[in-house]
Amino acid sequence: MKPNRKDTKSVDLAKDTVSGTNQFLTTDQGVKINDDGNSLKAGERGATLLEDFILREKITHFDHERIPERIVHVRGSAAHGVFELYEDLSRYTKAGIFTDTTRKTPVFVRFSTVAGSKGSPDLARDIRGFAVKFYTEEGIFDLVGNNTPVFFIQDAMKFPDLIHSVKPEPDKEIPQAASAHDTFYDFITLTTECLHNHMWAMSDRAIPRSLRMMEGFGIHTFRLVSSKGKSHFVKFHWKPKLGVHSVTWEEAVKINGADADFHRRDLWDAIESGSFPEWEFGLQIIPEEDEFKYDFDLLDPTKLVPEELVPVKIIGKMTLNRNPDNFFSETEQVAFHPGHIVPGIDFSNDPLLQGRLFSYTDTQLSRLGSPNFHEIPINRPINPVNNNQRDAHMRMAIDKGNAAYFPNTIGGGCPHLAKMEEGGFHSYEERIDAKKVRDRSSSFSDHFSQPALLYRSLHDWEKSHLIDAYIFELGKCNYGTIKERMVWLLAQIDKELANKVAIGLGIKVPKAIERPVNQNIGADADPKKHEPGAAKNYLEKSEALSQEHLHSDTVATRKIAVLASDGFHMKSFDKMKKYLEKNNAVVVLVGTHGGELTCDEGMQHPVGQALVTTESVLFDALYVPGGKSSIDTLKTQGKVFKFINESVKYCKAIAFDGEAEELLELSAARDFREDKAIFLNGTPAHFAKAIAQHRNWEREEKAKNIPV
Ligand code: HDE
Repeated sequence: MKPNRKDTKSVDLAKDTVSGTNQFLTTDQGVKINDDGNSLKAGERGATLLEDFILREKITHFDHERIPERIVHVRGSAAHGVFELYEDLSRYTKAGIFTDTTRKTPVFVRFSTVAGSKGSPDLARDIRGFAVKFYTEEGIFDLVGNNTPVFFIQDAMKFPDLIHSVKPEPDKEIPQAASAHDTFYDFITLTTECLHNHMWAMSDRAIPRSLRMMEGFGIHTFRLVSSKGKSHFVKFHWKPKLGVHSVTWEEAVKINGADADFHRRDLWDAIESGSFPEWEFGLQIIPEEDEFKYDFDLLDPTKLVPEELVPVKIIGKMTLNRNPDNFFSETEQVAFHPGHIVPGIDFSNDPLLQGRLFSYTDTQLSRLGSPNFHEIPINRPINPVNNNQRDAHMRMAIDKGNAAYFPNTIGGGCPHLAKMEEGGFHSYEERIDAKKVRDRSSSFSDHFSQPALLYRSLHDWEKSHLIDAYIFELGKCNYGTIKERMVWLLAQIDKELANKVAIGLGIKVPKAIERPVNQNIGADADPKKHEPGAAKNYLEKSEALSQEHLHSDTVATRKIAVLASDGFHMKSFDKMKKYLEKNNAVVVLVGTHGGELTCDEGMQHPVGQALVTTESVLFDALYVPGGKSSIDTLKTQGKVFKFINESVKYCKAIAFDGEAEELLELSAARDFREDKAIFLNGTPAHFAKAIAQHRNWEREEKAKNIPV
């Protein structure tokens, strides 16, 4: 006899929404409140009465408003969206999101920095979290990745050490959201497996221009499993439609002061204005038979699979199209877990991934306080949840019936089991026949080849930023031995890199260092087996690793400051503005005062930002229209020159029209008249083309010494 299926609970996110519109203010028990400004007293000037349940309820709730910060990835920003599939991949996987091209799968994506606290600035040099919750028809699939293709460590056992070393030092709780300190470099120079991801962290990827302009990576090798039970290894990639772009470190430092919420605001504003961020989703699919084909181990999360060896197959698109309604309820309470997978996807034996499978539920128990965190609206699957889990803090479901166990007859045998063809999860039947060991495979021991590949693949301007980053970070360390150890390690990756960093630090690359025994192998292990060995060169360069090759041709969502005062030239301004806005750029009139500016045709134009309230580093490009009286006012203001000179120094596109030539002459721009991204009376189309290139890095060397 077929068991009765019970009615399934339908998840209605909207019913949990509390709307303030046209509603009375009430207590948590629903009693209407008639005075929200005064506590209950014994007489107008008398003592407050304990009986005041309205005051007590309000204050008690307030006293408990905070929950523990995440241990890592504390500061984050998130958005809702949708995932659409381009092609049916049923020959690799049975997962509905990868086979049904008619679906629009809802997603919630949280971006984050790793090391800082909740209020830390957005432009910290750090890896960015890129966590995607897919609400699929078969349950939740979380792809909890980062914006770098590799991770620092190879085994979950080292994660607490890594994080303790990068977090503020425990005696003085300094520095906030920064890796540039002794404990971090002490740890990573003794843990050479970190060197690859550390190089990504020193690269411009760690200071993105926008969360919308960064790649995402699942990092670990996962499996795709077909309905026939055939498995392929897979690496997951997100490729932003807007290209991959970064700011310079000097800008990052200034942005943190000018707008600590720069990334959060940028994401929010783009979505509010209807410029929805998009990423294409790609897979590197590797047949099981090729597991041992490469010079690195697919299970080692400190290695990437170069796209030249296994191309990324683009299979779908994600669009973020809705901001959260409530930061706490959604962005703060969302609970990701790499162990949330659906049939058709499975794990590999990557020892870092395996450790994560334990960690994420465990951490939600202390952060969200109950095993019922899956009932919080943002964490609920869209398909029904039926099981015999019961009770615990803050249970939302009202479970019916008296059979909270399986098997049962009293409950009609429900909820009942699903066969594989009915969508029941069936773990991939990987053959295991091994000794139980606490060890690492020697195929994980090569720590130098891939950072060397990354370094070789970077363009000159990226290399120069990278070298400056090493010099900055190591320059903040106090221990000479730590700096020397790091420079020696860099020499094992690339001699030129090590020499340049050593010069910046004012030290010599040591010929040899007293190398401590690798602490990350067992005390009884054979150190020879785990020697990193010299860097191998299995690929000269990978273009996919350099931002030089990851441009897009659009000015959409780029922010252009128009620096002006009363009397600016309306015609040229109007032409420029119309062209840029037609191409979805954001044009902001930066006035010498707030309110409105009057143009030379006597019309009023609302000022977007008064000069005192903003900074050049918050914009992608600068336009200065002509108009004699506007230019006469602008040239009297020191901040105007800071604005222009910074834009020159940070290699941005700049356009001057008409009388604005005087400002060009009076500013640092005068030495860059031939520059391909600095225009005098240029066309809006040329200016836009330069903006789309993000920066003219060719200018950087010469512009380096502009004193701003
Ligand atoms: Fe995480 N990580 N992690 N991590 N991680 C957390 O889970 C952990 C790792 C990543 O926006 C925590 O819910 C361990 C790799 C992201 O809410 C915690 C190990 C990658 C986020 C945790 C790793 C990540 C987290 C803290 C080594 C990239 C933010 C709060 C075994 C593939 C998700 C939480 C969000 C969050 C543990 C390594 C990415 C403590 C033990 C590798 C994007 O559970």
